[in-house]
Amino acid sequence: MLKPLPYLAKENGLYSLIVDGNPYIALAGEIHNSSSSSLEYMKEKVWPNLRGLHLNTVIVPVFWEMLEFRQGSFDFTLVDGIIEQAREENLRLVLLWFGLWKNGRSTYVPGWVKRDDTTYFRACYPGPSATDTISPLCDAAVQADAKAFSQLMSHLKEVDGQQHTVIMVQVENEIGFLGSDRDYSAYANEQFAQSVPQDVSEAFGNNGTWSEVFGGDAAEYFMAYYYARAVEEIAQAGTKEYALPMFVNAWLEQFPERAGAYPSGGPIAKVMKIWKAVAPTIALYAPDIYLADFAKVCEEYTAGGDNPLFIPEARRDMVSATNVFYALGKHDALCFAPFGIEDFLAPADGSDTGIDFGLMMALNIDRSAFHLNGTGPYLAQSYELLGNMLGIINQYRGTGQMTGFLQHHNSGCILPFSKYDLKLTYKRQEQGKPIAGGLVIEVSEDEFILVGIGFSAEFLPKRGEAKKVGFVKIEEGSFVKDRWNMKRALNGDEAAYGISIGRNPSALYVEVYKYNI
Ligand code: N0T
Repeated sequence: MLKPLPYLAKENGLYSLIVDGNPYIALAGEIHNSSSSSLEYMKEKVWPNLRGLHLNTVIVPVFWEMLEFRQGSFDFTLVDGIIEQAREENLRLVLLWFGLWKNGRSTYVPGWVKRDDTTYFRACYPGPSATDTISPLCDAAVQADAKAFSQLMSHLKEVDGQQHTVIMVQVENEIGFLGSDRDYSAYANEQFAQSVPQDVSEAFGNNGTWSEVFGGDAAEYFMAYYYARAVEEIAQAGTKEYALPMFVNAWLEQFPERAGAYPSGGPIAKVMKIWKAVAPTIALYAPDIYLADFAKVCEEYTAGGDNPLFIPEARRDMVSATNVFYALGKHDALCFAPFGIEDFLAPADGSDTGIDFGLMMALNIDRSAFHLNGTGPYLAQSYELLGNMLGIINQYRGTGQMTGFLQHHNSGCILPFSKYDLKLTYKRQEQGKPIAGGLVIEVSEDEFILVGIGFSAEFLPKRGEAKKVGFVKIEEGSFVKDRWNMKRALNGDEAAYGISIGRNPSALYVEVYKYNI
């Protein structure tokens, strides 16, 4: 029987990624940009280092320049090899299409595109002076990319249409124009002076020139429109061949928060509306979260309830071991993936490879997001814990009985449940240790699962209730394939002062009761 393709479902306001009939949550990692340019390298330096991490999914780039080295002839050796290797490792894949744009630039286009800057014209800085970013206003370039992408998708259908090792595809990477708020080529200037296209004026209920409709953000919206239009054409061409869910990721606004300091026109939350109007083929918009305020980004990307949380890139430092609990528990995330994942359990000399710190300095980027400093073993424990309870998590997604919490500049929080309020107090942040955070499930009115890192928990009666709360049982343990497995029953000294979870990712199953004062 033909299995349906992976797809994004929305039921009662809850998004799920359905893979082979079941909801799928990707505990993932994204590999470095250049690793998948060689199957040998993947074999030696990537897959072996992923084995201890308890991933179920790997996010891997594929490159236009290698796929269509000569115009019109396509080479799928790499793609096929990666799929085969992933199958051997029992891992699913999310592929990244490094086509016309990658981190704002056009470095991955084939040589025949780079050399022909008449046909494939560049976006310009004011002057105008040319850049190495192909203009999103260049139809010929978009058509060429779309053609290559459709070949990729039709090939995926052929080799993977049954097995679904590849579950999703990201179109381009961190799209947008870097270094300026918009393209200042003569052609772009002309278009910028025009009235906004009809689909835009309809979506925003306003017409006039870009500046009239969007004021100070006009340049950014203008770029967003053309990038979204390009992506829609590319994604549509691919979808026609093989309709895997496709998404677009964003390099977020960072200091000083001016379009161009981050890629202008990419799908940051602010301009997501124009992307949605212009690129309906795109299933979701995904934040690459390197910023310190993880919770804030999660909120921004899910606000309004019409975009599921999918994090294809996350920070490499210790916070990631905790952030994953929060993303799944609080925001029903479909994917969590730290960047450069093959470093996390690599022998000591392998850390921080391939990261361009020079560029980051130039762009004022906080480099702490990229330092590993021992994150690997903690992340592996988080993933092992969560990976063994994905069935449980799926069962509670969207029920209102599951939530998450995360330490930021706060010392604790109170989570309300049906019969109790749960007071969580975070352990003080310690250098080199994960921050506090976790996921809580209300299994029944009196039973709770707590998983996470670095907190103590106290159950309180509801406000104004003349009752006290006691424990019937406190079990320490973990899930094994979605079944609770008790390791110790905590009582006596271990629970005399309430319950807590230390610096290692752990799980508790507790039952509480109320008694009269
Ligand atoms: C990411 C990665 C890779 C704290 C950086 C991040 C990947 C690309 N770009 O190593 O190049 O291919 O998607 C941009 C940095 C954002 C800074 C956020 C401030």
